Amino acid sequence: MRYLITSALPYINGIKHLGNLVGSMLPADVYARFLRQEREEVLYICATDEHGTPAEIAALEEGLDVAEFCQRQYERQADIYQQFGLSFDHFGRTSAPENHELTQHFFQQLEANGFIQERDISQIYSLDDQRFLPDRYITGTCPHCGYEKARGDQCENCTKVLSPTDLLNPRSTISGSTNLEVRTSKHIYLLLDKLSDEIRQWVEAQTHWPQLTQSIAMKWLNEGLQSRGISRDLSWGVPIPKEGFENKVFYVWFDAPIGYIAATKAWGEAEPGRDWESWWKNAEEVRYTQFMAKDNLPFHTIMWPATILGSREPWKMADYIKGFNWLNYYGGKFSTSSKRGVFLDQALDIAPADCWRYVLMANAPESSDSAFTWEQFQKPVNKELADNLGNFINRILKFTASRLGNTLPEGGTPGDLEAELQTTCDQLVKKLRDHLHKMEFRRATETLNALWTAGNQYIDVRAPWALFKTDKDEAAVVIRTCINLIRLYAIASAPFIPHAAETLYDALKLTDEERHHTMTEAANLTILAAGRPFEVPAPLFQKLDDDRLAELMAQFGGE
Ligand code: B3M
Ligand code: ZN
Repeated sequence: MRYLITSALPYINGIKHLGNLVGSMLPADVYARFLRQEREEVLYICATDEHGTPAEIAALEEGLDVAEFCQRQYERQADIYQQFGLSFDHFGRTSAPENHELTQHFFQQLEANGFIQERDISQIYSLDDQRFLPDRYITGTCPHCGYEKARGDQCENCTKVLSPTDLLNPRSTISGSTNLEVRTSKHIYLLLDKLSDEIRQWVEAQTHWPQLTQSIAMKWLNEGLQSRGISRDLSWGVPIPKEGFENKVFYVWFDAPIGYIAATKAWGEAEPGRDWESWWKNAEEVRYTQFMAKDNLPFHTIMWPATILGSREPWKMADYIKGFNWLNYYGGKFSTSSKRGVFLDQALDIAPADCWRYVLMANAPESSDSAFTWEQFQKPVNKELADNLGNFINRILKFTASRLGNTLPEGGTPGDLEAELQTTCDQLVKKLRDHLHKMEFRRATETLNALWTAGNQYIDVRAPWALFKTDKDEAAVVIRTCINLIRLYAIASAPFIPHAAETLYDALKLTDEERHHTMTEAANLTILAAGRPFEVPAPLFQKLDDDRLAELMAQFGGE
């Protein structure tokens, strides 16, 4: 079995916030790191999702050509993800030539197989902007409630679904111009209705999917699938290879999922000997897992499968789709447009990536929405990372270095308490692996924290500082056991807090082989024997005090 992992492709129009990270890239990364550690063959692919009107508008606002804008944003995002330790095997772009080519290929397959139809539709054209306006780029007064800033697709005030021609006093959202007219133009439609039975069959066969994923897919299917327009009057995007469509491109959601395959192809082309197709074509021995927030589920359970099924080619479809609920910011939504919440560049100025990784996974919105609050950030950082893990490591290594020097001490043999601790560790490691295999991230972090607690309980009982004065051999056993525990902690924590893990590998001077132990192998608390050297690392985690917390709440708003 080989593991293909993708996380929803972050949209290009700006730095993402914590809510984006927790529901897609971060859990995918924890899972990928865990499986690699288990010596599985893993390919973790992601990319920026670059097409569509929001990218064009954002570029316009910055006075940049859209290609240039995307290039810059791609580099900013890639840099931030690297700082967060996201271990993509490839981080591509949907604007890459591979995606253009594959998107056009899928379209041609769908057309040849009778799943594409051409239709004339009426659309609003803005004479001053010299472009057709997508629904959400028309603003006007809601005919139902009188709200003056209703969008062409929906009134935010009364939530009624609208079409642009319903609006009173319609104007262009881009320029404010009211110089609009209705024009007819040709568009292409994907006949989802014709594929409905096949999609249903596939969805119904996925009995092991999480409840959230399954229920969203079934809701769409039961409402009945409508054919869907997949062309847009834009210039930025994948051109439509069809006569009469020279000035149009594909709808962003048509080409974005194809980006998973295209980014894999780009990965394959980057170095000789990489067989990208073997991950996607006739890939029965590949287990493919997708990670995403719940708003992306309809596209991944219905639209994207429709594209694949309609192609009549043997492309890999998802084996498992891990969907996440919302992470809210103090009960409300994180919002990119209203700059509400914490964005990833700001987050890295506040605390190291590992703190965020741990706290976010501990609060992952798995079974329901969850809320981010500064108090909920402070507590696990201080209590779990700084105290339970960091303090244990620091106390043991500092004490040993100052009393006995920088090597593991000689003497004594492990007794009943060590045997008991060994059993506890074996059980917790088994549980942790189990949760990670099942992608239960909250439970996995709880278990990891329990593993750290086990060490603290052990030294509470064994009190090596006192023992050192009365029985040097016994103290040596405890210290050796604890330093082995630290080694286990480093390896068991590595999928969550990879930077801290590396620091510990170095401090304990682990061999290359020891660094690549699985958690199960690492659980053996006698691997590091007497005489092994170590160094005392700087404290791994800083606490956040209440003053700092108050500052953060004032800066970001906490109501
Ligand atoms: N870009 C996520 C979003 O912007 C979207 C995911 C695409 S996955 C193929 O909501
Ligand atoms: Zn309204």
